[in-house]
Amino acid sequence: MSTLKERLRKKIEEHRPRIARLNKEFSEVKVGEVNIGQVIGGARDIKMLLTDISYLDPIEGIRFRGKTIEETMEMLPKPEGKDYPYVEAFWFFLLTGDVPTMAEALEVVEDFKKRRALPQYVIHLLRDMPCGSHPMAMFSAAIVSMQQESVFAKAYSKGEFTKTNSWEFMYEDSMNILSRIPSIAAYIYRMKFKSDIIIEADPNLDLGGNFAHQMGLDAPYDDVARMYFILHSDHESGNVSAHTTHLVASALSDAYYALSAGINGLAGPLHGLANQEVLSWLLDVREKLGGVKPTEEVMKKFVLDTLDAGHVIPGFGHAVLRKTDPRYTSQREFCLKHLPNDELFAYVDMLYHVVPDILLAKGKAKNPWPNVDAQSGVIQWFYGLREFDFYTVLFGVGRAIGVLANITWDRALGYSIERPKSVTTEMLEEIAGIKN
Ligand code: HAX
Repeated sequence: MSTLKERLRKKIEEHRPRIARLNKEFSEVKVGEVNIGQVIGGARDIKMLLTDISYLDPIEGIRFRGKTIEETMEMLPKPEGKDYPYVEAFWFFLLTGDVPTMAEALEVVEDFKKRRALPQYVIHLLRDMPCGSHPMAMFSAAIVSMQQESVFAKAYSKGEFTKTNSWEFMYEDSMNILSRIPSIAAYIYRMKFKSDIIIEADPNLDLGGNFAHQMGLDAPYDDVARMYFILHSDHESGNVSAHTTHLVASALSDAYYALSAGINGLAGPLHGLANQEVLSWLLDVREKLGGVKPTEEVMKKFVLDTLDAGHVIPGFGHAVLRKTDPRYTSQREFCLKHLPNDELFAYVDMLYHVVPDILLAKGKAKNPWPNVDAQSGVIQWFYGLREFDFYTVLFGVGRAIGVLANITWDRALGYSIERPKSVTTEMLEEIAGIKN
């Protein structure tokens, strides 16, 4: 058994009694209250999900296993001469909470390589999809097409499945999926946008390095990929993609069904598609300006026109965060180091100075500050990935790391099928004391 799986088993066995005790002795203790605004308003802030993989503080932002983004990037093993950690090391860390040694990280790198080859039927499926298919629809379809390989589903149907061992099957499916999806994403990209010239995987490369290679993008894109996938991996459990994946898996659907569903949620413009929308909005501004550098006054007018037309400003606002997203800050630091004079980065920088005041003055958005999506497309654009229809797929590869770690732990701790209760409008009116 691999070091990762063995370590995970140990962590799971240590953790189980904590959940069992809470559930047995304290299940009646109240966690919070729910008001009518929350019932109507997307269950905002209701504390009803449980995860130890990451926690999102409204002011501080995300912590992975208790560590800030900066600490995470700093402490994990990196390929020689690179600035960002192995994605495989991050996967080890998310699953176990332990920082792997270089040898442990490399063991996961080798394990992923062995599982990486794409089945021919996935390629056939992608090639048979209508040429107008969005890359996210292709990505989701490719993931669910592999369901017939699910170790979890097979174990369930053969009766080998117990509450105690079910995490092992989820883990195997998650390893298989994670090792393959970067190649699936690259295949979609090359087929759709690069004259169908496909680049084979390089068996000498780690996940980030091989992704850059199969995309046909030179260094430092390998490091961009590592940074991007890690930053986009997890944002606790309430966001649409994470919650959907967890919800579907709670019915004991396997990881292929669950992740594909989560990816479909990520495809929405209020969630992952915002990074594509930011780029498209910026390019529109650039075109309208005809190459003239905008002043803050000009940029303000574009922002106000967008709001007056009834649209949101993509890349700003957040359901939980109440300050600038540290994932934005991390990417901004990358831009300041690697592309300080880039034209689009200058636009993003100007937006940072212009948008929050406007959103505050409008008085609607609870958080006027930029989120992860405001900055990410600019980096991709700079390194030559200019087909922004593809950006959400990149987000999907990253997000898979977090949600697959979560559903592996869901099974380890035996979390129940999710089933919140609904009410009718009449019931809410009664609770509110309204008479019709
Ligand atoms: N531009 C204009 N209006 C905005 C806004 C923005 N960027 N952010 C919020 N608002 C508006 C909302 O549309 C809402 O208006 P209505 O009352 O008329 O419906 C009001 O302000 C209150 O919204 P909120 O409570 O502050 O925000 P929500 O929790 O409802 O929504 C969103 C959070 C991220 C969806 C929202 O801020 C938004 O639409 N932002 C732009 C899209 C975006 O960047 N999405 C990516 C978010 C990060 C992410 O999940 N990435 O995957």
